Amino acid sequence: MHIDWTTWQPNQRATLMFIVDEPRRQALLIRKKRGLGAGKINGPGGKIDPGETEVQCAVRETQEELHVTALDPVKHGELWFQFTDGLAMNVAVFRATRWEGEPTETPEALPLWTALDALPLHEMWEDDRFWLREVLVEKKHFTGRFAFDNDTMLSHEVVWK
Ligand code: 6OG
Repeated sequence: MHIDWTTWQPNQRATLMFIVDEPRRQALLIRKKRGLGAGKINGPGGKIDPGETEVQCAVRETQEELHVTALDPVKHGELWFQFTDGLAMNVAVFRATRWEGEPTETPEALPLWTALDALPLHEMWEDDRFWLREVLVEKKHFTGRFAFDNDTMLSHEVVWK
């Protein structure tokens, strides 16, 4: 599959939130129970509602999935996903180092505090190995463009800012 990323347009917009406990060197991940990527480990997040900003979505989804409120989230990048079935998703990636509330299991997600030195990349979407550690540990900013056939990554390119 060839993708012309210069003219690519998303048909769905979503977000991901990564809360990092810097003193403990841990990230707050989830085992996702439903939706796209159910069964995988990821950050909390989901689709942007009409009238909502990216950051509002990332905060709301984290509240809904974990009962945690991220404070002062910073956008670190964008993921562009083209799936062979036609789904073209733009995902805004946020990082936060302060939060309120205790991570709680919900019908959508099981919270997982994970050491930054042992990110469970083998249980995450394949693209994450190209950017997650750099964003969480090195605080880098990026755009990543990936083609997928269901769970299988077909191509990848990451531009660091
Ligand atoms: P809901 O179905 O939960 O929104 N997502 C991905 N995240 C990563 N790291 N890699 C992918 O590779 C992903 N595809 C989707 C974005 C979908 C949620 O899943 C994330 C959203 O947080 C293809 O409403």
